[in-house]
Amino acid sequence: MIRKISYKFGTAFSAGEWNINGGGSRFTAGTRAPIAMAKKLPLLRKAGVTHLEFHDTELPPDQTKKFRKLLDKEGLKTGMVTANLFRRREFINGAYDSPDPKVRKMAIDISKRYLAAGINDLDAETYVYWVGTAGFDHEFAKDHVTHIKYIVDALNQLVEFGLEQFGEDQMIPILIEPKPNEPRNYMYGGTVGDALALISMMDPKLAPWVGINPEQAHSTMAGLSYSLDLSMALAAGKLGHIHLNDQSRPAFDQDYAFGDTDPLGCFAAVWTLKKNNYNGMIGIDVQPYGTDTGDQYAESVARTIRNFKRFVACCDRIDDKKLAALQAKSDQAGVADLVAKALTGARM
Ligand code: GLT
Ligand code: MN
Repeated sequence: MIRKISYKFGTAFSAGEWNINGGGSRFTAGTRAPIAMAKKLPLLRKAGVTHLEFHDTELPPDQTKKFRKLLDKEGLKTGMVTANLFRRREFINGAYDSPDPKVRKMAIDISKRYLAAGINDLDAETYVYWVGTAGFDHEFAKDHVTHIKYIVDALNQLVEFGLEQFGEDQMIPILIEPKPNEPRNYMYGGTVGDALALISMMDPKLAPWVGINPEQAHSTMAGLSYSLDLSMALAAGKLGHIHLNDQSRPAFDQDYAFGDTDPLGCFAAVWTLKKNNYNGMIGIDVQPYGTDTGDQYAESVARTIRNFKRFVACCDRIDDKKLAALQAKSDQAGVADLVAKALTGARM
């Protein structure tokens, strides 16, 4: 995963424009008025965001050049761009992994187009492939080996296109964002480990441009530890971006604000990033609560940033030498006590 720009830890916060919305789901009606893209910008900036993330559906490639002026005016940059490979009717049974060669081509074409718009018009720092509808509902729906290879092939094509068009100097990292289920029963590239395996199957000349964007809720949905998933990507040199949010357990995709439900997991995530000198953007992918009002569109984003900083303060309360000594002695009881003290800030 080749990256040219690096940030001082905790200075660049990047949030999805979709993090601000009118609410509503399959079961509930929206509770806030839907809000136009241009109106989201000041709300996100005031919440503490420095970079935004876009899909090609909300910000189509023929509008990126014009929209860039609005972003500049607001003092915002583009953290990530991504082609929407899930909402379009054609992608109901997969995009890069669709059984239909025309649909696979369409998915690759719109990805190339948005990668180009992201680099040319928005100066985006990363491009994400969220697996979306990749995968299956019925076990026999696809011959998985063949369809996994379609995804590898699509990633090869996307990197090849980027390098041909832009060269190594302008090319940006392509990052797989894993999710184990929802909208599909099982998803290809469902975990960080699976995504690393997909990269290992790529053309070795192209694979260095592909990394991972692990999301906290998605790791927890898979029953995994987010800090371990971050560590796997870090150890492989593949951590290109992160999507912070919170999730209590394997359940529906909760996308709560970072720190709302699993403070220990969030603390561990921040500690892991800090300890390993992560220098990418602090990406945010959260949804407001249904009960949030029209004055609270950006409250989940703002609280995520505040909580991130609170967990950095918890990290500062850890005496690294003491922790290392306890780890070396395999004293988990001692580790647990030291961490609880740092997390609560209580002097006892
Ligand atoms: C969708 C998903 C997110 C992804 C976004 C990028 S879209 O909201 O739940 O986790 O990051 O496509
Ligand atoms: Mn995400």
